Amino acid sequence: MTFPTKNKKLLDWVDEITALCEPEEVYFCNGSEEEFNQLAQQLVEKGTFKRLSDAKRPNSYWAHSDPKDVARVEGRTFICSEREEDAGPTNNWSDPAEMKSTMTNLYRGSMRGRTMYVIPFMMGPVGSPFSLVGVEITDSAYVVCNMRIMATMGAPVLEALGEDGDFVHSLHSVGSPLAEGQDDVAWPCNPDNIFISHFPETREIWSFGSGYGGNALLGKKCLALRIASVMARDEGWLAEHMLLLKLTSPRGEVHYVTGAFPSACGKTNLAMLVPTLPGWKVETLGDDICWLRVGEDGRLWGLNPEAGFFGVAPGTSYSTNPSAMETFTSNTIFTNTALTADGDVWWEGMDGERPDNLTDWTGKPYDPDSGKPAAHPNARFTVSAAQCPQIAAEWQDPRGVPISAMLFGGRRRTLAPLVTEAYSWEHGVFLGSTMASETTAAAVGAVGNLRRDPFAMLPFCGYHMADYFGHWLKFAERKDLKLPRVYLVNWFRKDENNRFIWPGYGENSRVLAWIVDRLEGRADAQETPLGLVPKAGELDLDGVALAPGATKDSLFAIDRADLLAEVEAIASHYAQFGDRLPARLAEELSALRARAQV
Ligand code: SAT
Ligand code: MN
Repeated sequence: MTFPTKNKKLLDWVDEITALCEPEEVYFCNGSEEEFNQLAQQLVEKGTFKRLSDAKRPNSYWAHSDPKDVARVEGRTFICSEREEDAGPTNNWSDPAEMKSTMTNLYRGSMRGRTMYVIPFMMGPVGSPFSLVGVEITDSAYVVCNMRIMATMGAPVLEALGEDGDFVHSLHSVGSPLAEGQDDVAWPCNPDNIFISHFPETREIWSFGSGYGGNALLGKKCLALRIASVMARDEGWLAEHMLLLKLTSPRGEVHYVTGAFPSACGKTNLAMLVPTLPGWKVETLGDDICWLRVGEDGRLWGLNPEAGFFGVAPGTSYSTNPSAMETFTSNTIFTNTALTADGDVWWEGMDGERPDNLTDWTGKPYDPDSGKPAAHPNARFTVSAAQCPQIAAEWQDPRGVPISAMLFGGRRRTLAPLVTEAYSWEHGVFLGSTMASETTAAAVGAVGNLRRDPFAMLPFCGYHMADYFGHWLKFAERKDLKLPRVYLVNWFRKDENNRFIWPGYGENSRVLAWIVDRLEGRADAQETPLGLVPKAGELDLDGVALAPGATKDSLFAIDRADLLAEVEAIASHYAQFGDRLPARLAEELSALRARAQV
């Protein structure tokens, strides 16, 4: 077989993996539309894809996974650094040699009866000095189709790779070989043997057993966050779990804002916000990942390395996120949503009545009396970012865009006010390092438990979390930098009746407007133990529908007992890092304790 590259490292690696995994054939992807259509057609024939009605949703497909393979599996995600202490207390660690030996045994013959696809891909725009090249080898055509939407594939990538360029070796197998004559299933996987392993020193990713999302689309969390965060540490930049948006005020001021929120906490909705405040405009640059580098002007410049959105479907509607609804009207892959009788998709929270005769996400007729949702809570759409009606013109600018403000947030019923401004960059790092959020369906496990999720990077930081905090703090030592201001936001406070106090979605533009007023020096703030909050009258709440009986105070009041409990909770969160915790953060905690006790 001849391959369209002379890159020796790639050719050798393909040979090595072919010998190990013993696929029936090897196919080198070119990333063309024709190739996508052919693979999609094969997936339709196999029963993995169902083509949706061309009248309803042209060129779109529906897939449903094995019920045991529906989300990222954090318990099976490993950082295999040479030294255990470099993975830190928040990651699963395994000795790299041992992991490689275990996984080599799993990979042996794992692609029998299947096609092995070689996908050269690029994270980041073509021509950007910041873009990273990877090659994913996979035995899943579903993965190839998704990767084509989420990353750049094809000739420009091979050109960037050249004859001796390096790339992140990203190996993936669903771990379900086929014996001679054995029929395939619609969603092959091996849920009892899942491993999502990262080798930070050698910049390698080995994934086995799962075909879903971040477990299998290796350019996303594995490369653009876990491996990239290690590169960023070594090279002085940041690889973050952040959305990226452009905000234009009625006066024409432009600010680029990033936001770090855990999975399924509304990043896509915020990135595509349609402001309720007249005259404000939000444009989208990214909804999940942002790479930040210091520019020549001393500002941080942000870039979304992804080409598409892999967003949570349930809850998305014309009232919560009209732009998303318009983004996936065509050319979209839906996974684990429900299917309508007339060949369209449906999920809980979509506009209008629930249609009759649904097929649920497991592929069975939906029984509304079952008490179960028709769509899986982590059902997803995969769609090209270019289809977003409010995508910013500069979203693929190879230099990125200069960042004015960073938001950190999560789901918190209590304590965290609607918005707080950090006192300084270091205080911002403190806020990021102590972020907490209630768990969601984006990862396997219980939902709704409060857990510390520093910088929303708990599942995605490729090295010791305390060193990561230290890396963030280092930016403050560089006096030549003009760093963004940092804000903690919380759209999810609840009242005593368990109702959300803040309406969220488009109304979040009010918070963004206050932030711009702060950046432009127009708005006053008031000190609280947690940070600066809007002074009376400075946050425009005119006409906003809060929960019945709620006032501004319900959004900002800090309960003293809750605050004192929070100080202790942070202290025990920090305790896991021992003396690797940067001294500055211990000082920030003491300062908070002192403010809380006044
Ligand atoms: O990691 S996924 O890409 O499956 C989705 C997420 O958790 O943000
Ligand atoms: Mn995410």
